[in-house]
Amino acid sequence: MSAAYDENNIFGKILRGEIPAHKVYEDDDTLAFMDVMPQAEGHVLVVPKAASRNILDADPATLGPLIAVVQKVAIAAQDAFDADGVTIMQFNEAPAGQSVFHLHFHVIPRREGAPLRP
Ligand code: D5M
Repeated sequence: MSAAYDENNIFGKILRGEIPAHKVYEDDDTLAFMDVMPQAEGHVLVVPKAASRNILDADPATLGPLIAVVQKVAIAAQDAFDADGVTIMQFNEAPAGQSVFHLHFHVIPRREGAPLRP
């Protein structure tokens, strides 16, 4: 079972406007902004505005609009960065690689022969 959502996380602060972010897309349900530790040029994070710790506790109603924006951002990022493909990643809980506990998808444009930065 997932731990409770803690609003005192960095993406919650971005959503409330308490800290800045380089926003690239926003609608009523979703925000997308540049990752400050990009694993490749054009690395974007897509988050729901709804309070979800990760996919394990997310309301299914949150996921439909969210994944539609992930697709929109992936297509736009591939085009904008002249990439050959897009990696989409999403982690749930610390043992699985999650470090910020507000649901997010990584959208990472990929170029032929260019490995992700660690
Ligand atoms: O990845 C969390 C991601 O969040 C990681 O790629 C760094 C990024 N990050 C951390 N702080 C910020 C701010 N302030 N703006 C933008 N991006 C940020 P995870 O999937 O939880 O391991």
